[in-house]
Amino acid sequence: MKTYVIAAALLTAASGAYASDKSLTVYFDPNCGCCTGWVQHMRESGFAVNAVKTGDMAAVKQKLGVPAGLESCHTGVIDTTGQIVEGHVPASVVNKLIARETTTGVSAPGMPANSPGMGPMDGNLVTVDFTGQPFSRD
Ligand SMILES: [Cu+2]
Repeated sequence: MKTYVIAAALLTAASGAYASDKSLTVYFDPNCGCCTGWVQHMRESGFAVNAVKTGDMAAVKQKLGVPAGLESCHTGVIDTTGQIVEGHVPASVVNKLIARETTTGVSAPGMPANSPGMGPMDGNLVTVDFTGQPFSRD
């Protein structure tokens, strides 16, 4: 019985830390259907998503430092680290970003058809970090 209680306490602590690491705030235009699709993908992948609708995405991107030329539709901020997720980046790649503290942000520029919230993945979705270097291919 004692062992069980300790195990349960450890499990609670572990899952609490997990949840806080995996929460992000996402800004998007209320008329963006694919943005909503991506938010759903993130939630299904275990992220807590605070969805914020805004009519001025250009101002959000400028404020958060999304580099020119790497813009997509929605912009996310990892709540614990401040790292930026621009566009239809797969949840697995967001996990990789969080694990790499020195990377400030990652983007799937434009609106790639082979990305979560857009269409089926085909192994050729390339994301780039905020210096423009390739970050992942899925
Ligand atoms: Cu989109």
